[in-house]
Amino acid sequence: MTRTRAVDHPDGQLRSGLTARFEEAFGAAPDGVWQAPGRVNLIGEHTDYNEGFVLPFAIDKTAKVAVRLRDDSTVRLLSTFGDQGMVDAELAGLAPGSGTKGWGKYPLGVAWALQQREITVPGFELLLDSDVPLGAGLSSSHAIECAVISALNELLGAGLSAEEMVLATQQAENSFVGAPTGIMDQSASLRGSRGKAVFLDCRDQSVQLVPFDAEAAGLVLLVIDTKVSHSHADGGYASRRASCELGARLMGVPALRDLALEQLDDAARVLDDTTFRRVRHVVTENARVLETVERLATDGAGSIGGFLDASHVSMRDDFEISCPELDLAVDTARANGAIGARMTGGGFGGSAIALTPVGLGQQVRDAVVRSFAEAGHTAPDIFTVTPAAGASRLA
Ligand code: GAF
Repeated sequence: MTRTRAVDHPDGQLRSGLTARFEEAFGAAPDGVWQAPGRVNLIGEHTDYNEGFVLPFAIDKTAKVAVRLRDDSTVRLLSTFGDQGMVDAELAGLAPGSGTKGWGKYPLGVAWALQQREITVPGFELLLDSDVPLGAGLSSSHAIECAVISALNELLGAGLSAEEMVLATQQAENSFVGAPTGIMDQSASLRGSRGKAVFLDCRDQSVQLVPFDAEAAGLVLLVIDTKVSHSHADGGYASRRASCELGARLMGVPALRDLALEQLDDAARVLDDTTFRRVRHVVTENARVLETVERLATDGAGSIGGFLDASHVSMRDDFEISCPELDLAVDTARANGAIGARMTGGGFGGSAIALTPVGLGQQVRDAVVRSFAEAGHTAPDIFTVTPAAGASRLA
């Protein structure tokens, strides 16, 4: 069997490994290998589908796909997890609700979304490898979709811009996968940059890359994966989105982005209590994102802890998307020296982030692990993240 040469790159081992495994599985070398990262969101939760502001960044955990185009219309998908064997599908049969199970729905959803754009997609073979933890609120599914669309966009010469790829993957996720998510995760994955957070205006997709240097402030950003798995295709995410749309309609604005903090008193009079609290979360969260961006620029990462804390309280009490494990992670991190902490991502499980003085990192980790054991929760996984590069071709 022909093995590809090892590549002189930190990822070289994996790249040659993925290429070799592709050849073993499909009998020929791939046309290329692409990667796309997961993300954490510093702040700005459930604001994206309200046309508001978010501040996520790409992390150095990535989905990698080796891809080769075929000259027929069959798609063959395999992962290094080996959890579901080879998935075979016919492009002509792709349709929302066609019932693809497991991770295969993400590449197939992307192929379907490209077809919706009148892009002719031939069959292809794909091998996936990923170290983005699944269901941890770090956007493992979007990482796969972004790696796949980067590969197909290039191999097909489709010429989609990053903004168009964001919308195509959103359509894949919303219509094909059935999760009514916004555009934050794909934007971080496709448009992320080393050392920078992605300040995204979700109304017009404009991006400002904002330096985020925790180390310069003597800090680390810890991710605490609670191991409580979640899915945005479950009802909780959709019901929050519906409440926001109802709130906007009843307040007579196109989207909650258009509601100012000063209008919250009016909203309290017009809306039922639950809808009001959902609306208050979004309106105050948008303001927190803007303030965070400002403070990062003027005073650095050490100045944003209070916004992270306030964001968590708002998600816990107003938006009601936290869970006991996330609250415990946040409270324990704060009690042990983190200067700010919040759940990150869609909620109902997944991960929290804790901005922590370097010297207290171990203390926070130990305390969180201990508190989880005492509460009888599954042991969390805790690691640090820094802003990493967005999607790219590796080979
Ligand atoms: C998930 C979604 F995919 C995003 O679009 C966003 O709504 C997020 O939850 C909540 O901020 O990650």
